[in-house]
Amino acid sequence: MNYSLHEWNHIFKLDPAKDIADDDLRDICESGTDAIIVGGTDGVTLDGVLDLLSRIRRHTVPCILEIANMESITPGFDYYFIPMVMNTTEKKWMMDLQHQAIKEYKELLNWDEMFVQGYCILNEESKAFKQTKCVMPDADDVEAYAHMAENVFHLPIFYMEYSGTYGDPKLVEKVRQQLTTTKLFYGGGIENQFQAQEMKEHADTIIVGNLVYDNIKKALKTVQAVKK
Ligand code: 1GP
Repeated sequence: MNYSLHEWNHIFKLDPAKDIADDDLRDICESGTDAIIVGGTDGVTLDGVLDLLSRIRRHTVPCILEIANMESITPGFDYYFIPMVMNTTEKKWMMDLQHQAIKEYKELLNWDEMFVQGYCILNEESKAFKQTKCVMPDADDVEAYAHMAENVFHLPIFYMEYSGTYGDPKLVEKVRQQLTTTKLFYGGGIENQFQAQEMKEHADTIIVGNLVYDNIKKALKTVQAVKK
């Protein structure tokens, strides 16, 4: 496994479909965060991705593309995250899109730069949950998905995705106990440094998204809150 995954405590996720001012982007990139993910659910276009990439590249922070659709895949990122939605009811989101992308691009792929994420989407109201036709898992289901991510699929990342709402720290703690080598990512609804710390108690990496756009000062404070 790539060494860098072990080092990432905090990542900001920026949405190429949303505007961010140059000053704010500079502060995010220079904040001490471990990496920036470029990713979103709706309106992700190649132009939007390339624009954000070129602006992030003025800084030294590692930059990751979380692949949202075939149209917006481009070279130039340090790493690529490939989501596989584990609690979807449609095989498309777990297997078929990934299959299609690999079929098209396999000669170009460098697997040292690519990480498959076992996604478990846990906010029923989120766009991602609806778009990927998820079913809401109970706590035992989530633990079993984590166990499968590690032991059946040998994925480098299991991602508890509460996008837009703050999750259950007790469940994150339980899921942590299922994992030994697979890294636990937590994302969703982090609105301040205390929530960042609370989730980082159990997750290897926390992801902060919306707060960048809602309250940049508070977003910046989440970085130092989780540094070891
Ligand atoms: C979204 O997990 C990330 O994919 C972060 O969630 O936008 O709610 O912070 P928020």
